[in-house]
Amino acid sequence: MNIRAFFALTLPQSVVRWLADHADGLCAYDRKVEVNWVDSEQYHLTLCFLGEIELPQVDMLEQLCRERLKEVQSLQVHLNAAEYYRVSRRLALIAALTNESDELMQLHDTMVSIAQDAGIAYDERDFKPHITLGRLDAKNHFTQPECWPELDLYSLADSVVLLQSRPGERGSIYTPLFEIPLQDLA
Ligand code: 2AM
Repeated sequence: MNIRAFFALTLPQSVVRWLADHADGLCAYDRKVEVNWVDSEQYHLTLCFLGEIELPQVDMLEQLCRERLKEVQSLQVHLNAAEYYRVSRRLALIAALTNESDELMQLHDTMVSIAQDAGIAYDERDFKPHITLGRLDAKNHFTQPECWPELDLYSLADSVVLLQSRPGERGSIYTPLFEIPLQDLA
């Protein structure tokens, strides 16, 4: 059985509420109703997308994560903008963005090396950390405002999760397969 999975940071409920409220405000720019807004319960920051993996690889990933993340500290993620972000020729997002801090980029690299050591062929693209608030076709009529509403939010990332992605009636549904806590911030 194959499982579509990815490593992610989940967000504290307080941050989810702020982001959901911010996304509500951004709906006003979606004049042609082209954006598929993500259900706030599904908000996350993808660290490393694995694609289809097999069940035994989940156990291997968990073991590797427990070893390699033992010394890794929790981190603060500064969400400093929510804007239009064109991901590819086909897909665009409305996403909360964060600066690429050394800690976050190192955690991304660690998750990529764990995936590779579990025998997963990781397709490295540019990693631009973000939280997807909505998705739309890259060919759209979305008119970006001259100035996006400000966002200035800190989110504690104190665990890494492996999420399974399954299609749901209103977009994908993400279910945790395992969660590894990070060390408390000193
Ligand atoms: P996102 O992080 O921009 O929202 C599950 O599909 C999650 O992995 C989504 O959050 C998705 O986008 C992210 N992701 C990253 N690379 C992907 C890829 N090649 N295919 C599908 N999803 C990908």
